[in-house]
Amino acid sequence: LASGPVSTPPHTVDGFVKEFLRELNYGQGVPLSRSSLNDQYLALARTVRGYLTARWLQTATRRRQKPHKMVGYLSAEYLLGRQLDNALLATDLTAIADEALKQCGIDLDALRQAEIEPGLGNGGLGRLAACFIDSLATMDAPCVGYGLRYEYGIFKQTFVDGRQVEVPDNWLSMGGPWEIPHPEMEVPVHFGGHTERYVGEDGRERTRWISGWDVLGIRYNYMVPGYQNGVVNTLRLWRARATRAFDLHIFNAGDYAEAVRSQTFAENISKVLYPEDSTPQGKELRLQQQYFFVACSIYDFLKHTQPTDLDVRDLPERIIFQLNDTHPVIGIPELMRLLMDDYDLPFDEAWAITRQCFAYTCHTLLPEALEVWSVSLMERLLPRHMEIIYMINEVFLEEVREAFPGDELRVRRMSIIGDHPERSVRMAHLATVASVKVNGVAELHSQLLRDKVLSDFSEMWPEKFTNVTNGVTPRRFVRQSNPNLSKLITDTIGVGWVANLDRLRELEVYAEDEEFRAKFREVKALNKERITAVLKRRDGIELPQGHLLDVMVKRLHEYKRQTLKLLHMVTLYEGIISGEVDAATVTPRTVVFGAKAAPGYRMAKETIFLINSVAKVINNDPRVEGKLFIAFPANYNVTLAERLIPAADLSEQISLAGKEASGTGNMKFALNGALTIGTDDGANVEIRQLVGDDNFFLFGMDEPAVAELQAKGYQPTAYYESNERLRRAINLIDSGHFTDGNREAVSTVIGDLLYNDRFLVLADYQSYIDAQAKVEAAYADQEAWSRSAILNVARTGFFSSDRSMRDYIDRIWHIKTGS
Ligand code: DL6
Repeated sequence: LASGPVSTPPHTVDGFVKEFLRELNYGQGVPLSRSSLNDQYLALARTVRGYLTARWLQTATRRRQKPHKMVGYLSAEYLLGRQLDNALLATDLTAIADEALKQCGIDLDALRQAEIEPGLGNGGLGRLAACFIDSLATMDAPCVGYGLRYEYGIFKQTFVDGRQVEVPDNWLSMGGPWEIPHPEMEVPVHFGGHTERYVGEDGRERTRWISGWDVLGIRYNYMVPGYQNGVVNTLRLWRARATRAFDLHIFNAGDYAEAVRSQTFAENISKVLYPEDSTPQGKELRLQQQYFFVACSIYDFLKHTQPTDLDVRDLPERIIFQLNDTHPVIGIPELMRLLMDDYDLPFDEAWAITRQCFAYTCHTLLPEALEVWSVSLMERLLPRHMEIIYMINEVFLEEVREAFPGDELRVRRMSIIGDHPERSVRMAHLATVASVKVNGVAELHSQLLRDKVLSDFSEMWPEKFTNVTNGVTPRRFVRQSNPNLSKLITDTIGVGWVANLDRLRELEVYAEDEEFRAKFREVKALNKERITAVLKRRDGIELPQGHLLDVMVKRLHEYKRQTLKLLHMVTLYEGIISGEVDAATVTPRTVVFGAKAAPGYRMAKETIFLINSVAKVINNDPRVEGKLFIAFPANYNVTLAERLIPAADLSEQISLAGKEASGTGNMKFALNGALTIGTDDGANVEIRQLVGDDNFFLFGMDEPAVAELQAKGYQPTAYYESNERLRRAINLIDSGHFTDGNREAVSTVIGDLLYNDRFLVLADYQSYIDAQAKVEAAYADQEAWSRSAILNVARTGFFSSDRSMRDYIDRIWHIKTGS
């Protein structure tokens, strides 16, 4: 088995039953008759993993025989979602497993529901990483995804009296059937201490790092199956373990807590995912996490995946490390350190190699989300890296001075080290300087990176900047999550679209076909029935039927403007209860919110409370019964997304223009036949271009208009005073109508809207209300609406993450696929 070909377990119902019972009996140690649901789930997962393992070993053997340049995708987050269905689909085992389990008297669906999704990411950035590794496997591209195996993933959100309360996400508590740990393969990772110079035998001065404390990185492999192509790639996540488990002497003396102190300290590194999305927390532990996982990953690549006689000068032909945002950027000085201190290369040579081995993706436009680390922390935690960063900065600033003589202001702006408010390392600058390419994640975002955020750099190296618009995997987000639509598509154009999403274009002609439109509506209705059942079971929510289903799901952030959506609902409600609008003329509408707020983000948490408060009143007011409803299921996650998105009629993508880097939810909705109401922001721009103005509800200022208004001096109260409907909506909230008369409870959000409103909610309000009126008019003509929805599906194949990966390969990585 070690070197010969590995055989896959038989692809038959009998074969599957045998494998499953073997796992149940010998893996779980129980007979079928006495097995619990969890036993059965674990046995099923391991059975499917067995099918994957054979393909995984085959893929690895083939790649070892003919090594090519590979991608090391470095990401602090992978928001994977449930694994079972995806693995069944990839191996084409769904029907076989279903039948095999039936023969054992087990319902596959019940086991599906027993799976706890690994929430090792916060939102878009982590989910994107998961989509990308799926596509790379489907394209047979040599890639290892590297990251952290957090013991606790993104917190579980609950609501108590309408307020968010976070509960730890103990995702491994019922077992981790998808991972293969390798406790014997320890990677030493050093922290702290100091550096010292010494003179080598050849008389050359060198530096060594005498660390202050160390931890071990333990490798956990996960399999990433390609879609029905026999390829399985690797996701390698690292867990931190103490070098010495505990001190037996102290333990015997009775101080149990002290005895395990060093263990706890070290193991904290991979304990919990930081629940932040767009605002970094200057937490030392976070820097420890970042260094820990990139140090393990680079070491792993150099020492475990490469031949022992590797000539490091060849590294650029063997690897490209893709930096998923700035979290892994500390990998740049780490590679330099290894090349200089371990492989004994002089700085210039090490720098020339390093500069060819990294590429950087930026995922933000918010200045506060551009990570910086204080120099003092860096010096304390990673003293050798800080020295190397200074050396890099020195040669880099020389280059700037050469390119722009006499422009010291520019030199200061571009420096990797910033001075205000304290001396700190600007990780985005370090990433940009060291990378072969820097990319944004949608056309508009990449343009704003070039023109605004990193303009000095793009002036100096215009060819370094490129765009790769994000994408989503059609396997999980259409084929798996929307079986009804998938069947309709496959019945109409054949199966090929799942791995070639451009083929959805062939559906365009069917937008004109009345019969097809009716079938398309049937699919939507079935998906609405499905989400109704899910929300009832999961949250006890009774969704009204026959409504326009209007969905806003994403992290709670001011720039995403959940308050704008809420103002719209309050406006509709106020119109009816004040008697100004005849309820009979209002389109019945259910809004579903899904959003987690970072635990330390006060405004976001207040907004959650406000949404829940408004929902409670509207949902219980007989005057709007059958007309307006707000559902806010707690703990929005990938599993819920897979049920909710296919049912949506309307997709809310209403960020302030110039703030959302791309968005990927917007793509998932369009691909599942929802129409978008959105601003000219992120990938909305490209969605609108592709689906056409007639099939998209555009509103709000564009980015230049936003910049102009902000430059002029924005005054939200002016909008409040001049717009009666807006004023009435705000006043209704402010009166305490939704909070049992408690005005204080809404004052944070209302006060901010009126006197700050950094993201111009009030300025875009009227335009949004007008666009929503157009939505209602359009929805009234179901034939025309279905036509638009079908065109959304047919024209958004571009947003497959397979296409994104093709773009990365062609524009940045230059690797070979399928060999
Ligand atoms: O690129 C993936 C995703 C984008 O779709 C979102 O627009 C963007 O907000 C998100 N960025 C982050 C950045 N966090 N930090 N730093 O999550 O990336």
